[in-house]
Amino acid sequence: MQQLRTLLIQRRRHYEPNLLSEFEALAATANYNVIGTFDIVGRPKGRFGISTGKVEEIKTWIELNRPDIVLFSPTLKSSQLFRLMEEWELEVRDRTQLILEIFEKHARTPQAKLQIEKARLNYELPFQRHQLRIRLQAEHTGDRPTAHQVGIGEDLLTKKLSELRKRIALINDKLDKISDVQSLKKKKRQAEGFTEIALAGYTNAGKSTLHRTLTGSQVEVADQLFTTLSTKTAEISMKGREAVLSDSVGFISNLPTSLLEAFNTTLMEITDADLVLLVVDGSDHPSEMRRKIQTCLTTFTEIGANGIPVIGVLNKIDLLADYNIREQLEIMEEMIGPAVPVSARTGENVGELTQIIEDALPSLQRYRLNLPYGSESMSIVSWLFESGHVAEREFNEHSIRVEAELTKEKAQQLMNRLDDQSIHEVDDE
Ligand SMILES: Nc1nc2c(ncn2[C@@H]2O[C@H](COP(=O)(O)OP(=O)(O)OP(=O)(O)O)[C@@H](O)[C@H]2O)c(=O)[nH]1
Ligand SMILES: [Mg+2]
Repeated sequence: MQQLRTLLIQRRRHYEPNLLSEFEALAATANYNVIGTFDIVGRPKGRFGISTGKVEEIKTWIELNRPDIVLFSPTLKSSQLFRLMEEWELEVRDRTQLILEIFEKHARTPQAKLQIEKARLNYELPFQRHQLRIRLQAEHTGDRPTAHQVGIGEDLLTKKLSELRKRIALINDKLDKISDVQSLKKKKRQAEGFTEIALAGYTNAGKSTLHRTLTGSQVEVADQLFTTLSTKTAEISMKGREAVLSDSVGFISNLPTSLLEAFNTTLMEITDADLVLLVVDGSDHPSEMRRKIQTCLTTFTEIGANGIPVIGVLNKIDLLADYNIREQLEIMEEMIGPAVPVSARTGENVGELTQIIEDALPSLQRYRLNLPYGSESMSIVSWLFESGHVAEREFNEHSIRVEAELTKEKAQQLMNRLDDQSIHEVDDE
C-alpha cells in the first residue's frame, strides 16, 4: 500500500506532556510516512482548535511541502475538523480516528471486529449529523434554507441516524452472545478451581512476550502499538494449584471513550482476575515510564479493577544497566508496590517472578474430608482429583477420607455443599 506523506500536529497545554513521539509511533503503526511535525503549546481555540495565526502558518508549510494528509492530536470536534479541511484543502484526521484505524488493521477475531465497528459508529454519529447539515446548506447556495427544506433535511438526518443506531443495537446483540459464551467458559474454569492471573500494561510494554515466556503460547509479538486486541488465555504452571494467564489489549493515554466502552468485555479479563501483573517498559525514560504507569493506574480505576492485588513487572532489563534497573524499580515501588525486574525476551529473572506470583496468591490450606460412600461424595472426590488438589486419600466400604490443599474460597464452596462434620482444617504442625 502506498504510504501517505503525512504532517503530524500536536496541540497541548503547557502543563501537558509532549506525546509527539508516541503520536509518531501510532502513525508509523498505521503505515503513514511522517514528513513533518508541529508541536503547538497553548490553549485550545474554539473555531479550529488552534489559533488562526497557526492555521495560516501551517497552510504555508503545506503549500511548500505538499503532504497528502494531516493527523491532529488530540481529538477534535467534528466542526473543527471540517473547518481545518476547508482551510488547508487537505484531509485531516484526529488521534481517535488514527487509533481506530490501527485497531481495524489488527483485529483478527469476530469479537474484536464487532467491538471496533461499534466504537467507530459511536464516534461517527456526530460527524454524520454535521456532514448532513453541511450538505443540506450547500444545496441552498446563498439563501438560508426554508423551514420546509430544513424539515426534509431533518427527516433524512433522523432516518440516517436511526439506521446507525439500529446497526449499533445489532452489534450489541452479537457481542452479548459472544460474551455469554466467554463467561460460561470462565465460570467453568472458576468451578474447576483455576486461579486467574491477568497481564495488563501500556501498549508495547511486552505483555505478549511475557505471556509466551510464562506459558509457551504463540501469541503475536511486534514492535507496534496495539498488536494484541483479543484476549488469549493459557495455562501457567504454578506449584500445587492450577492457574491461567491471560494476555489482552494494552492501554494508552487518552484512549478514546468509545473504544474503552466497546472493549469493556475484553478488559473484564483484568477486572475479574485474582492477580494482575502490571507490565512496564523499563527502557523508557523515567518520566515517560511514570506517565505510562499513571495512565495504567487511571485506567484500572476507569474499568473498576481497583482492589485487585497487583505485582509490578519491570520488563526489558536486558536493555538496562544495573543502576537504571534500581532507579526504575524505585519508581515502580513508589507508584505500584512490589515490583520484579525481568526480561521477557531473554527469560532473565522470570523464575523469580513465578515464585513471587506464587507467594502473592492466597495461600493453600490443607483440609480433611470425611465423606459417606455415595454419588455426591464421588463427584466431589473426582473433582478434587482432576484439579490436582488431593494430597492423601483412603477409601473403604462405607467412607472416603481425603486430604486436599485448597484455597479458602474453594473450601467455603465445599462447606456449603457438605455438612459441618465432613470437612475440617488440618494444622500444618
Ligand atoms: N529488548 C527487549 N525487548 C522486548 C522485551 N519484551 C518485549 N520486547 C519487545 O517489545 C515489543 C513489544 O512486545 P509485545 O510483547 O508485542 O508487547 P505488548 O505489550 O504485547 O504490546 P501490544 O499488544 O501491542 O499492546 C516487541 O518488539 C518485543 O520484541 C524484553 O524483555 N527485552
Ligand atoms: Mg500484545
